[in-house]
Amino acid sequence: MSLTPEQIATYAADGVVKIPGAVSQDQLGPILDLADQQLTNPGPWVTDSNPGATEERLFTTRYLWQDEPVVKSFLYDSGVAELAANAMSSQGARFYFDHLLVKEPRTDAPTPWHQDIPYWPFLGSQICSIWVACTEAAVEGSSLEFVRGSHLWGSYFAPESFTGETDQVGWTADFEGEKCPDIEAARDDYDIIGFDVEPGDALLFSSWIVHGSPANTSPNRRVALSTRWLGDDAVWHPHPGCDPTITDDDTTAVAGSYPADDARFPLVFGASA
Ligand SMILES: O=C(O)CCC(=O)C(=O)O
Repeated sequence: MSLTPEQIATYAADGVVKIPGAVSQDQLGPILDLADQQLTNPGPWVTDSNPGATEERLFTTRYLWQDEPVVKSFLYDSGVAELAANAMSSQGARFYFDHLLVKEPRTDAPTPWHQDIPYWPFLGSQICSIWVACTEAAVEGSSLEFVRGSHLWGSYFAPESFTGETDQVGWTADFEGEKCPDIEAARDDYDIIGFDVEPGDALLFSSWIVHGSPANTSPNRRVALSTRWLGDDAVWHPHPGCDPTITDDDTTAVAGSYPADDARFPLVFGASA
């Protein structure tokens, strides 16, 4: 599947584009099974607001692809890498990390408004995520919302913990910088777009766009798999306060240079920059 010129133009202007039916249904079942497994037996990079609960629980687990064949085959077989390269107008798409996000029914916690890029040890305009809905979700059921065009603001807002914890010293707490404005308190001041999604729909968005998701007021579990992609102009940029999943010690990538580390950041689609 390739993007249409209209979809590529929407991504460039808005910072986000919805791709209905991007992923085939037969790839979603194994991801939902994986979510079940992770909820009871999570991998090492987990955020869990309410362990063991079946409601009122925001759970995320990431960087599973090296150990979980389901995630690895999703990366290589679902076609998402090509969609990422298309959207970013990049000749290649290198994989950064996978992020499985579960919001159990009646979870009050929103995903706070944020940009992704300050959390990550990269810089570049060609860096994006593809958030694939594995369950249906309306915005009231915690699908994503975006501040349209905010990827072009030139902002780099301080990352904050999704669960509101302040103990993530060495990660979000060490970052010094401007806080993301309180979008929620002044929604009318911003051009906010939200997307209702069916299983298999994808939201493809720039790592620079301000986005979040509201509470899950629905009686249903919301599951999404977000994969993160690096285009031709991405450069390795480790900095205080960013995500510790992959640090300078884990990669051959050199600060300020394209991350041609095939072991950590495999080129899944196209050619290397
Ligand atoms: O699924 C969510 O609630 C948040 C997802 C998100 O922020 C992301 O994929 O970057």
